[in-house]
Amino acid sequence: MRIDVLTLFPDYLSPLRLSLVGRAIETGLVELGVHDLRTWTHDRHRTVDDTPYGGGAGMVLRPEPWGEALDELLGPDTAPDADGPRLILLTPSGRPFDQALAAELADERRLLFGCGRYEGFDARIAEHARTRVRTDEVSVGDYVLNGGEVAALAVIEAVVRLVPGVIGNPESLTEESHAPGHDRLLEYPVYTKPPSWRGLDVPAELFRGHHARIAAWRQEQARARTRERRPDLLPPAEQPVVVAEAGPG
Ligand code: 6GU
Repeated sequence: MRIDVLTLFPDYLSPLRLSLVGRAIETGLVELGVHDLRTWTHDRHRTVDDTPYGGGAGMVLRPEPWGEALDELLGPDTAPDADGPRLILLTPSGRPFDQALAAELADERRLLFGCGRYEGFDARIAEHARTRVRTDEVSVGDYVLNGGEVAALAVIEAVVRLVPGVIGNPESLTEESHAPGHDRLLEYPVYTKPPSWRGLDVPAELFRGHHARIAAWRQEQARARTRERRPDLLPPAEQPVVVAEAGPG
């Protein structure tokens, strides 16, 4: 898989050279290119942003450097194509990133990531990109980051660990929270040695070596956790009943 990242802060992406993703790069399973968007500016100040038309706070990323950067990274005459590259623009107004999208992206041969900063991308950047490459605007959650770089790190790590050969034991991929076919439950609590620590004991169910009983205990723990922390993940029939909230006044 080939991954390119367009950013105003290339150093922000250096953690990708570490750990599991770093090893995938060293062994050649993944090829990574990180590019400074200012490479594609032409003025003395290497300007990438400007004030928003219509007024309002903050600055907006101008389209020209993005257009030129994509022209160069994609090459001429590209069209959105099922086996061509895929562009992910990271923005808090994007669609939510999840494990299903991670799995989809792990199947691609080439990914490009565009990291936003300031108030956002000029809307024509995505509009034009869509004429040349499959394009998604993606967010990593309902909170605000200073830019898309940390979001790109999260997305790339979630994707690369699904690329065949990156994780030694692929079984560890299937048991975890949010894994497909996992009934969308959070992962059950896990324990290791020592059996008793600071007055806290490992649950007795886990010592009896009775596989079916351990599986049933874990399933119930996963359900209880999900009910408490992420009731939105439960099947509709198990959703807690919401009592209508009092309106204003
Ligand atoms: Cl992708 N970018 C920024 N700036 N903030 C975010 C985000 C992305 N996803 C959640 N918050």
